[in-house]
Amino acid sequence: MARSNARLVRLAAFVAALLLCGFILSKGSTSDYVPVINNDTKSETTVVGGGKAAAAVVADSQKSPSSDSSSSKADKAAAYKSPAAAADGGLKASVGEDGYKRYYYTDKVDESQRISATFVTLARNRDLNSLIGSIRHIEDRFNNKFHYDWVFLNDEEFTDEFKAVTSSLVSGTTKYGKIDKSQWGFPEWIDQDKAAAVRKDMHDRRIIYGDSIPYRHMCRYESGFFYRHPLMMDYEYYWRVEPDVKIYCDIDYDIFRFMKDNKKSYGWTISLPEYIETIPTLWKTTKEFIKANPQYLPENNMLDFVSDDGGESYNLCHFWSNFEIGSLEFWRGEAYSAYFEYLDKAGGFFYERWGDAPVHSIAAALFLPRDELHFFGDVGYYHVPFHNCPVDPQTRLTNKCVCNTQEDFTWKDYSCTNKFHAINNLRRPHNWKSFSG
Ligand SMILES: Nc1nc2c(ncn2[C@@H]2O[C@H](COP(=O)(O)OP(=O)(O)OP(=O)(O)O)[C@@H](O)[C@H]2O)c(=O)[nH]1
Ligand SMILES: [Mg+2]
Repeated sequence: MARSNARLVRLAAFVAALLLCGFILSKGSTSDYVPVINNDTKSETTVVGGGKAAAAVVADSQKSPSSDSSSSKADKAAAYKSPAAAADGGLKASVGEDGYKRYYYTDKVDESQRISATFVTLARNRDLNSLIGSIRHIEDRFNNKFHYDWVFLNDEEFTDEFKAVTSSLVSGTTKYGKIDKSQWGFPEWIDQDKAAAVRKDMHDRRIIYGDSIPYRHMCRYESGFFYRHPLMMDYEYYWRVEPDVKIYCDIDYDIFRFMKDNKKSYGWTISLPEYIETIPTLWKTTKEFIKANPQYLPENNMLDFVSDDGGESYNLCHFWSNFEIGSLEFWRGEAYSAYFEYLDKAGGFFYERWGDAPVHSIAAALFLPRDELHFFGDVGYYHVPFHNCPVDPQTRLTNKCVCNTQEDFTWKDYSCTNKFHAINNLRRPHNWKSFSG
C-alpha cells in the first residue's frame, strides 16, 4: 500500500512537471517574445525571424506580373503591413499572416540623397539560378542599405517565375524589359554567307563562342543598345551585373554617388588582354574612325592604356565588362554614338567576334579624360575564372572581405591593372609585389 502511494505521488509530480514544461514552451512562442537584435548601424540587413525576403517571394509569386511589370518597394512594404505594426525604438514590429511577430530594422537612407542609378542585367530565363547568387551578393554587400533599382533585359519575355524570384531578392524597384527585335539580330547590311563562313572557321579553330550567333547578338547589344533601352532612359548611372558573380567586400558608401561626386564616368575591377583572334581588325577600324573624328579625343585621354606605341597598334588591354559601374550619359553621348555606329557598319560584330569589353574599353580610354576612369580596388569581385581580391590588409579588414589573396589576379603580370596604375601615377597597395608574378 505504502509502495503504491509512493507511485501515485511520483506520477502526480511527473504530470505537474509536464504541465509546467508545456506552459513555459507555449509562453516562449507567443508574440511577446522579443528576439535579440544586432543594433550596429552597419548591420541593417539583420532580419530577425528571417521572414522579409521569404514573405516577399510568397507575396510576389501570388501576383501575376505583366510583361512590363515592376515591383516597387511600396508593393513589398504592403506585403508586411499589419494592423499590429508599431514603431519600437528604431525597430518596427509587425505581425505577419502566420501570426508571428517580427522586428524589422527601420533605419532608412535619406532617399533625397540618392541619385538616378540602377543595376542592369541582361539575362535569359534559364540564367535565373545563376543570377540569384549574384543578386544576393550585391544586396548583402551594398544594396540593402541603398535600395537602388534593378533593370532586367531579355531578348524574350521574362517568365513570371523569373520576375517573382528576382523581385523578392532586390530591395529596390525591379523592372523587366523585352529587347526590340531590331536591336537583337543581324542588321540588313550584314552578308549572311560571309558571317556563316566566319562562324564555321572560328568553330574549327576552337575560338571561344566563335560559332555562336546569340553571343554575337549579346556583344552587339551590350556595346550599342543597353543604355538606350526605354527602361534605362530614366537613369544617369548603371552597374552591370552578370550571373554567377561574387562581391567579396562590404560597400558601405553610395557607390553611384561616389561616381557623380568625383566626376567618374567608368568604373571597373579587372583588366586583361583580349584574344586577338576575336578582334583582328578592331583597332584598324578604330584608327580609321579617329582619323576622321579627332575632335572626340580629349587632350588628356588614356591612349597609353590601350596602345604601347602611340596608337599604331592595340596592346589588347581592356576592362572586363561583366562588371561595370558607369555613366549612361557617356554611352549616349556624341562621341560614343558615332563610334558604335562606325563599328557596327564595319560589321566586325559578325564578321569577327568583337566583344563589348574591348569596344567599351577602347572608347573609355580614348573619349574620356583619364581621370574619369576609376579602378574599384575596394569591392572585391569574381567572375569565372578571375578574382579581384583586395590584398591591402587595411582594406580587407575595414570592408570585411572574404576572399583568398592568393587567388587575386589584380597584380599578376598578365593583368593590365599594373599598367593602369603606372601610367596614371596611382598608388598601389604597399604589398602588391608579393602578389605579382
Ligand atoms: N537575354 C539573353 N541574355 C544573354 C544571352 N547570352 C548571354 N546573355 C547574358 O549576357 C551576359 C553575358 O553573357 P555570358 O554568357 O556571361 O558571357 P561571358 O561573360 O563572356 O561568358 P561566361 O564566361 O560564360 O560568363 C550575361 O548576363 C548573360 O546572362 C542571350 O542569348 N539572351
Ligand atoms: Mg559572364
